[in-house]
Amino acid sequence: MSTQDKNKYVLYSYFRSSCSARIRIAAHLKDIPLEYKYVNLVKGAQHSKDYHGLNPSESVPTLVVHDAGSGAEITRIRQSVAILEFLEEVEDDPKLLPDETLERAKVRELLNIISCDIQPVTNLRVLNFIKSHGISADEWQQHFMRLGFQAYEELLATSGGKFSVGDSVSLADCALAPAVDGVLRFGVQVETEFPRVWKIWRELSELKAFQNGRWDSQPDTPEELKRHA
Ligand SMILES: N[C@@H](CCC(=O)N[C@@H](CS)C(=O)NCC(=O)O)C(=O)O
Repeated sequence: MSTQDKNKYVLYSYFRSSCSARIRIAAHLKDIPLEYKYVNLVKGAQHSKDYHGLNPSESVPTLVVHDAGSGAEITRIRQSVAILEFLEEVEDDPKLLPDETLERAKVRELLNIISCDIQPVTNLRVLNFIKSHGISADEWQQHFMRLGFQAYEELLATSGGKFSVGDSVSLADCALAPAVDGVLRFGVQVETEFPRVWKIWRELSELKAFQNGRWDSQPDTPEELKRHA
């Protein structure tokens, strides 16, 4: 049963955050209304005392769930994959995890390549740290992103269809699209290096929910970076 109507959701997000984009996209796909609060990662707002109180990991996204009637806070969820799975349980239309167990494992396998193998080693705090040790952040990003995307590309040979797993959009796609946006920014030639990923990303880019969740169309996207349709 959908509990969506009883809850009100506040998402702490940053326009460039790929982890936040996963949630924005899934919520758009499911028509779950989110109220947004913005955390400017580049200005270090994630390290403020107030935000630390909300999310001790000092990262976005954070989803705060309120009772829609009383407004009372019910819970906070501070990890993007936990939020994705929560939203999936709250609203299963459309399903972003397939019914079939083996298919679900494939979605989670791909989702984990992005969320466990690529994103953590290319996160802002990691880049700041390696830069302070004289290592090129661009080279680092490209290296680790390529490793992850190579694996994703190879797995697509068996799982892929129109989207990452077959022909239905899944949680893997919600994580893939923002990750591709990120790797393109760092100069990786996705079209030639990872053609299966590229094809899927192109399909996803046509979907309204992916356009609405993308980094370049958020209220906190700086005006000069905004996509003007
Ligand atoms: N495992 C966490 C990672 C969250 C995370 O690292 N978010 C990034 C943005 S995509 C962040 O807030 N970085 C801030 C920093 O590194 O200081 C999740 O999936 O939610």
